[in-house]
Amino acid sequence: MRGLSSLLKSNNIYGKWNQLTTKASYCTKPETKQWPRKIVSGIQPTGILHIGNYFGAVQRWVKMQESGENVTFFIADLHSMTMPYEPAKLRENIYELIATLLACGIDSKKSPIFLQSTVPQHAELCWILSCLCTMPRLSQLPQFKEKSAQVRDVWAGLFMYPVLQAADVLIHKATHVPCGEDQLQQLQLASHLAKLFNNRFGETFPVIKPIIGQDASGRIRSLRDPTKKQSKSDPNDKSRITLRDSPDAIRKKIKRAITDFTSEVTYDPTKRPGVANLVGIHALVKNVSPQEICNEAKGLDTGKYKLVLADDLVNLLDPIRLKIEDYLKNRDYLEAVLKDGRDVASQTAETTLKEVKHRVGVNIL
Ligand code: AQP
Repeated sequence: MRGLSSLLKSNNIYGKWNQLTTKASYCTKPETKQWPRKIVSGIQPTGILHIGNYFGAVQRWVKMQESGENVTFFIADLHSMTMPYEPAKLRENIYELIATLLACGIDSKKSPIFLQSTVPQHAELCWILSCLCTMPRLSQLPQFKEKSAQVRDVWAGLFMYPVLQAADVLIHKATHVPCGEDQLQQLQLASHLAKLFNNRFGETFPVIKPIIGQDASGRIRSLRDPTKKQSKSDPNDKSRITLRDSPDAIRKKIKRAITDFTSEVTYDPTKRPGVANLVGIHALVKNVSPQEICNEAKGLDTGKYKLVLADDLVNLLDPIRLKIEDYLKNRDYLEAVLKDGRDVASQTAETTLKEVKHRVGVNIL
């Protein structure tokens, strides 16, 4: 596995990250404590996962787990309430998500996995952190701007979402958070709040660092509009390949993916974003570079190339789909996994919350 610094360099993420962190330069006190490396990450039960979530998050989580990292994962159900939703559907989504994570290779014995709402310390820390965070800072975040533009009534929860995200990782004293490029600014807020808290109340939290994929996994694009990322909540189902799509559905969606009028298969994300997206996905499926994919595709036009990509995607995804179906038949088991995860996560969270309450001056009993 390549080191964090080379991952960041290879994506020019250092530039972006430095640019972001210098904006928070009024909290300049350096970190003094050496924190043990701990990875925490979550995912929302807003619908069946797509290959963006898979390559950008879950597959990388499994690799971290398998390389012996200290990892904790959670299902961010409180976050999924920040946009309009149906309670019965949310409940189903939670079962589907835990089944999907297990089917993808998350092993609850190695990596605790829990449901965010079952560890109420997340929400409590969110409140404390919200008393350190200004409204202008939250209103600048791009995810808030994008999502608030989609609804008529903007709930306060949507506004507070990034503070809860900060609490999610800080309550477990995470040092590193794997994420896609879309999450970088939210994560920068978490680091900013950790620094502010440490400066004001004494060193309590590690200053979190992002782990971004070194390849195309950081931003898998929509098959219908390659300027946008694939998203669970995109109303157009044809924009994404989900982990429960049948082989037939995968073939149809890839066949209809937007490309351009050049028939050759090349990798040029700027000039040919649609084709580059397909080549990038294919490189992730086969674990090779995009250039190797282009070399193998020599002589094929994009139409024929799509058939090859679709076959390879089906080979990767179909076993996962079948495992999801199996896990979904055993809901007691899925609940037991989440209860075990809750028991582990609650202990760490309660220890942190006690320390935080002591530092901020509210634990007199
Ligand atoms: N298109 C993507 N490419 C790469 N990574 C992606 N992620 C999401 N979309 C892509 C990564 O998946 C993880 C979980 O995300 P989430 O479910 O918590 O929220 P999200 O980023 O908002 O994901 P979606 O699919 O777009 O969901 P909705 O539509 O509900 O908002 C994160 O690590 C994210 O970077």
